[in-house]
Amino acid sequence: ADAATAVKTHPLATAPVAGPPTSVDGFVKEFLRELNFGQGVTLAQSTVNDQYLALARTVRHYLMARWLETSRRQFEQQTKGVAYLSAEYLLGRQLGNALLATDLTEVVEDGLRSLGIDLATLRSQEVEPGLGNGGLGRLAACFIDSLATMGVPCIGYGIRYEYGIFRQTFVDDQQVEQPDGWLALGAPWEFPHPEQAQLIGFGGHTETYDDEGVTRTRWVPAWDVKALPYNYMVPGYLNGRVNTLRLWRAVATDAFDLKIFNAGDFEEAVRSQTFAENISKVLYPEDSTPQGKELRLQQQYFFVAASIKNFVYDVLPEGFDLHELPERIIFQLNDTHPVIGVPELMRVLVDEKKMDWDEAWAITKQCFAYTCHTLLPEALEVWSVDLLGRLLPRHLEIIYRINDEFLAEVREKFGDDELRIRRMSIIQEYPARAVRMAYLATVAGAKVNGVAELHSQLLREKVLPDFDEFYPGKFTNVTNGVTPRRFLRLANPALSELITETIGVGWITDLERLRELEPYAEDEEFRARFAAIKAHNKRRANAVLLERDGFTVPDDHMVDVMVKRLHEYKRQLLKVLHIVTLYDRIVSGEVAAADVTPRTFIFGAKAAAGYAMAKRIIHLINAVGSTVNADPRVEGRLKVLFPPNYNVTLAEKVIPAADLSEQISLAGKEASGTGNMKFALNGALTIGTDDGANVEIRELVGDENFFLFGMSEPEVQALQDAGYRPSAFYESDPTLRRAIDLIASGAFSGGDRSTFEPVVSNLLHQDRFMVLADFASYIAEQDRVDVAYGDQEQWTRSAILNVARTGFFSSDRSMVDYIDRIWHTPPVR
Ligand code: GLS
Repeated sequence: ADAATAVKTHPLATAPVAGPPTSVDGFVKEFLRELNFGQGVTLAQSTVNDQYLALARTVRHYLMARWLETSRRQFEQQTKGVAYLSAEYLLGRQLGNALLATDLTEVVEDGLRSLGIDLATLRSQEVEPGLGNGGLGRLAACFIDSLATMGVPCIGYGIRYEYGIFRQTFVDDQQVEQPDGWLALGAPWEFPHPEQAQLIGFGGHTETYDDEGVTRTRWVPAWDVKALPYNYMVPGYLNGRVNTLRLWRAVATDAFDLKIFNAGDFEEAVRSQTFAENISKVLYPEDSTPQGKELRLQQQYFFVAASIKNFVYDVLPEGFDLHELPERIIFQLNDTHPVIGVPELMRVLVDEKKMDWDEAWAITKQCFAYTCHTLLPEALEVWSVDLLGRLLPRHLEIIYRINDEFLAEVREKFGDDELRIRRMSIIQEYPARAVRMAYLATVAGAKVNGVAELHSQLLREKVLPDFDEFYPGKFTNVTNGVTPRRFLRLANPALSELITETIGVGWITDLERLRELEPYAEDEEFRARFAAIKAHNKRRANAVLLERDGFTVPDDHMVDVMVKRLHEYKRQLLKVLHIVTLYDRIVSGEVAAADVTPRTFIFGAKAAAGYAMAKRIIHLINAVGSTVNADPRVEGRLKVLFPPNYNVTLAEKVIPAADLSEQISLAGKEASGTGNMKFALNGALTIGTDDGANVEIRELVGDENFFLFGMSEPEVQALQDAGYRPSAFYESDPTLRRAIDLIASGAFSGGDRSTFEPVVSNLLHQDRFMVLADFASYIAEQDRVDVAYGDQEQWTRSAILNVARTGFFSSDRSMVDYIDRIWHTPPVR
């Protein structure tokens, strides 16, 4: 203890940490030191990977002083902050963002060049951490970027999956999944702290005991694992702030191992280790559709329990009065995945901190807020009481008590309305007893928010109407956003430069300032430069796709892009039917090839490994692509590209190259979408339904700069209620019939009619997402797109207005809304 005090009070103990000098010379010295002493190689011996790792560590050194200073100040000030709990963070590559945040890009470029090294080569060496599935995980990454840039105290908590989202390849046009070993070549951005490991229990039983006259409960877990934290820097943009993302890795406890090992069973000891480490082994590749697997619940409890423990026991200062917890922290629940944190905090307060139940509940209710990210009923997580009771017996008891007290309140307000009680119970009885995690989150959360205006409205009216009635004012909306640093400044340097030259640099942290670009839509010279940048971005995407997949994007084609997870509700099939229709028009001679607007369709989409229909749709897209691309009759007119393994890195190249953004989900199904925002911000025009954030995009950019088609949500509902018969559309629309018949005929499967039979018969007899009902409207609108594209001046005008009017979709604005409506952390602006 004396030695520890001596260290802490040493004159150098709090001396400011100095990074290397911000000069080309200073950088080169530090970089070489890292090569020599970090990697253990000379410059002459070094591989590209050595150079990349040394560079990443060198850049870290520039961020270190800010990081240490940020945490020191945060500890000193103890102001209210955000703990963002998310099972997914889809971060994308780190190097470019770190260079941007420190304004080091030029120094590094020059320094490396003086050594004969090309920065771009080192950038492409980085393997992105794909610790998320899609929009939900990418949103978390945008949010922590914005909070750091706005100077809001935030810790992101999550899981350090050893394998992220699978690497997708195509074999015979079909998806094959490969493990994503993103850590294999080194992980230069993380800081492991094994000494701060937490023990996380599972299973076992509960028992009561007498604690000086008070009967208390304790949980006696049957087994436990260690949670090891890995810290990542989250740098703010040029503001000297670096927040922390803390991801947990599961390892076996020594005791757990040793007992079995001592008993002489080495194999069993290894097995138990494997068992423990499985918890953070791999990301579940399901997006919007939970699988209800035990390992998944283990993952959820594992990271949430470790995070709450870390916050309560390590982050808070000694002697902190837990009654003041709501003034110090808000745990934001990113979907239902972390909701088990609610009974966990109750367990910590009541069982460990010996707080009175009512007091603990009053605190807990103020410390959580819940964001819902879906409208699909099957996507709302439910855990069987069996499984939950076996894995977390104490938590199940706590959930039961929360539910009892909640239902008593419901009775008090609405009387013994048994139907209502059954509808609102956190415990569902049929088809099996299970805990409805969204209900638990709604009961416990201080606020519940949807992620776009329409979504929040439908959430209140359709998904949780009883709760909206019971809790007036609890529901709110925060429309999603995307970080302008990564998705405009980094992804589109040419456009960024033009914007900065025109209106100054302020837009990077105040995206509404893009409005100042509006008058330039009428400026012919500006339009020419804007169009030249789009052409440049197409050539850039072409170069990437050529190297990556051997694809070429013809210079003179409209680039029409649909990139997102493969899901029936997103309706990639509608896009396929459009392509087949255009193809059929040409090959049947109905339209001369020369009269068709040349288009290159780019798809990007991963299907969950167990989602058979989604995989068949991927097969169909590839099959249509193979046929179309090989047919001389449509050469130079239609081209279909489906680069495998769409990820953040590819998004950064493809989105800025797009002319047309496909946002064509069935109205009422896409909670928000965030790709839609990225495209508009980069000057693509949207063809879309009135769904999710499309509604707000259209309102902002104006009807004349947006291609709207399809049924509205109330129309969808009405058709549903009237009894939807997809075959009626097939029978009455000859264009549709020809497209479907062509697929059914085997035209895209070497004459084999069986290959796509399941897709065709699903469309004709079920078509849950009403592809056929929206087909005619979609084709008509696509024909208008062709006409509009024919007037390039007008198209560019619209594209500029899309950029100028979508500043609202900055995740910085989302954060302001969270702060105002939900978190009530100190103001930052
Ligand atoms: C999602 C929704 O499907 C998207 O519409 C939404 O933009 C995103 C972020 O809010 O969340 N929900 C989900 O489970 N995966 C998503 O991408």
